[in-house]
Amino acid sequence: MSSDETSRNDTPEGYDPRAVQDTWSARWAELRPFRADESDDARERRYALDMFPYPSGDLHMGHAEAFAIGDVRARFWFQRGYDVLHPIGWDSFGLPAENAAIKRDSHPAEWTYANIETQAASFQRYAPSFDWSRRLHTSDPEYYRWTQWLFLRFYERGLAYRKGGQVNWCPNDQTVLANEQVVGGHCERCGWLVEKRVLTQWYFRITDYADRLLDDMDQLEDGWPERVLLMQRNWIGRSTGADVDFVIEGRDAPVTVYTTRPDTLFGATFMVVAADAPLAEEIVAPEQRAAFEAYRDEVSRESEIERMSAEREKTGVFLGRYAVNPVNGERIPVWASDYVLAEYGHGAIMAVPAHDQRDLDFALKFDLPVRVVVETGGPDPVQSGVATPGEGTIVNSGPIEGLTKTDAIPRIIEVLEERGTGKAAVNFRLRDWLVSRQRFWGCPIPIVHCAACGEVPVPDEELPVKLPADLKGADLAPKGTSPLAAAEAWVNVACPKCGGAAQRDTDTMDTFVDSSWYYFRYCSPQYTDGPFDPEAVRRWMPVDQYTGGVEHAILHLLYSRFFTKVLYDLGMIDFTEPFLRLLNQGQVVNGGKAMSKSLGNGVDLGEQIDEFGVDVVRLAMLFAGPPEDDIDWADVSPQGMAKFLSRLHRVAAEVTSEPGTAPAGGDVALRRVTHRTIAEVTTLVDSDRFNVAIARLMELVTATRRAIDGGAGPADPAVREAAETATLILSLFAPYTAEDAWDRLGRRAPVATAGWPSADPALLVQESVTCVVQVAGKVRDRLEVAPDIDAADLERQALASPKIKDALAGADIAKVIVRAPKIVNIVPRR
Ligand code: ANZ
Ligand code: ZN
Repeated sequence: MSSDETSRNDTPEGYDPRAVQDTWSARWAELRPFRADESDDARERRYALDMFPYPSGDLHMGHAEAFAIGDVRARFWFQRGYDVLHPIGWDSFGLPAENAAIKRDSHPAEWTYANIETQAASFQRYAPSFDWSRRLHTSDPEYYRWTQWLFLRFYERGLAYRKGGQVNWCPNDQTVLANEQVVGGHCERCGWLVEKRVLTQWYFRITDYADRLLDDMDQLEDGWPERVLLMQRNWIGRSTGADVDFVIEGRDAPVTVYTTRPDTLFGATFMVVAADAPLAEEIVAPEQRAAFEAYRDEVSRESEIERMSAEREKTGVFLGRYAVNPVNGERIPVWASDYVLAEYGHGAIMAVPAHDQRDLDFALKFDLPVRVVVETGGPDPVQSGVATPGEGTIVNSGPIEGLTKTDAIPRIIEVLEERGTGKAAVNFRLRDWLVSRQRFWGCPIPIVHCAACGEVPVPDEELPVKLPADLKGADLAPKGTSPLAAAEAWVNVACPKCGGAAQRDTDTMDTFVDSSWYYFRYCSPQYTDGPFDPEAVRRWMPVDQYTGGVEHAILHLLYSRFFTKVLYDLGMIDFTEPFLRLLNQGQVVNGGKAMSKSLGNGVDLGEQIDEFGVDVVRLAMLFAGPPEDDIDWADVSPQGMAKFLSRLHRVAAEVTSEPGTAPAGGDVALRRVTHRTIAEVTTLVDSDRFNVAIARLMELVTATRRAIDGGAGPADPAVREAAETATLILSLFAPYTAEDAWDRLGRRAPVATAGWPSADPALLVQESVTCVVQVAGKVRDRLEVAPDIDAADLERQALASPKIKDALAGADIAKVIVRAPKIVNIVPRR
């Protein structure tokens, strides 16, 4: 169909979703309505951010949902006249590209950038309100140059460091994994059982920020979903208690244990050291060494899940040594077990079997003593096999005897501090972030290793350290060391410090590093003097709404928050939280199940769009329920959405009054519906209740249809007002149809920035009654008021009426008699 306006106006019935798409996507490409405006400082600004996609193929139904939701938010802000930043880019480093390249004997960039083009084309068709001029890809050297630059700033502050130690290793992906990437003992990506290996790796010292990551959550209380805040809190896992020093017989230095229950110190009947902690190896008595080593080897083969399971039968071995309880001098045996983790606290615990279930299980298994020190009223632990961790009165406990648990904790800490055998302590579950990966398609770590100088940062002027160009296909196959090591010409460099022979670090960074700061880059994507222009960041950030999947509720958000705090400490920004509001969309499922190849219930986005058009797909997604809920595609009715769109389009096409006709004097009942809809939809969209907003829009269209057919007729200015309002609201959800309807209404494109309508308060009155206003018993005015108007309000309105002022002619008022809502009688003083 041609885009010639006259011919289209001649065929008002002709609503063809596909033709509408073709026409308007071409026009929008010229109009570019969504460029963020850097020139105007007077306008309020908003930053609408969508979690950027990974280019793993074409866009799918999940993208369609997430981006439709983020787009409503952005379009709403555009309509309201804000200066809006709504960018798009790609998270384009990562393993799948590399695996594809190995399979196809090609370079990961080929697969990556081809997929990006496919997704970009699909986005163009899907028409989110992106500012395309800010597009970025994290795998572009202009981008990762700054990822490296940031790494070096972290390095200078001691926030990036290398250490040897046990790490998670995925035997399938042949790379280390962060703790965060191990889910139930398996590789988050491929599902393989994760092993432990001892390797030297790069870490970010996120634990230095644990307190701030927790405390700053106060800023997010109103803007983030409660469950995400909870997940973050649990992940950081701040626990408060005490460090208590136990002397080990025959060892000079005492061993410190961490406990959340120092009030139970008198009930500690044995000590347990993590079997894989160096301490166990160090203190084991000679006669127990063989047994210990056999046990430790067993433990090293256990997966994390096995180890953490509470159901499992407890295992362990006596180390042949004794510790001395600092509060009562009691000798207690020291054991090694796998239920104590080497990496938490101090890797050793005081066991209080009466009040800790794990300890009780262990004590019962190995016949160790159990002593109740808190009277909780619960059953006897030994008899019942159930520990009593609850509140109660302290017994058998010297200086804290008789106190409640709550009072006993600070008291015993005082005692320990006085004696110099312990102190209050805080522990975090959070570990430092392991950032190095032995894979090719990532951001190279900008460090050179020199035999003489050690670790030497690559000077800023030499960034980016680009990936070597000559590796591809089989060169990238995982071999347990980084494929980059094979690029000898790339690896061997002169030391930046001494000029001697040195080698580049051959690891690349976790892609979560790339995505921890991309939203800063969007503010000034072409900036060349730093990762971002501080002015631009001041202009746009923090992000007003971040939309994306709840699968990022922990890692990506935690890392981004950490980066933001480091940037703050570097003096580069003046805020400490990057995302003020977070919206997690639900999933799109089909027939109650996640879409999957094996179930054969996948729905292809492209096919849906071909069949129904973009607007129908978007509207169906948004109408299906609140954004946070899952959408079952089997339950949605694209046909119903299509019918609604054509109904709205036809209403717009039937309007015969001229654009700009004043609506006053038109059908009041319809005007009321229109203005009530404006008021309600504004609030609904503001609070992310898009589905209800669409329901209101549908009611408005129905009312308009009725007015056209049954009375007011197509020429009534209230009909135009209603149709224009409906079209403006529709522009948030179904931009193509809205644009075409706007055009039918004789308005100029783009509807997207035409301006949000405002509700006339006078028309918001639900139903009105006529109130008679008398002056000295004579009717002088009639007011349309709400039936529930209160007397004071009615009196005010009556006295404000120009007709009444005339009638009073300046006379003083003796008395006002109000019978709300029907009569006001004003008695002037004579
Ligand atoms: C004695 C005690 C008595 C404990 C009691 C609990 C209850 P959260 O809250 O997770 O911080 N613990 C300490 N270090 C450990 C480690 N490396 N591996 C396994 N468990 C460890 O838990 C802290 C509690 O977990 C500590 O308090 C310690 O046991 C144990 F009635 O000490 B408790
Ligand atoms: Zn050197």
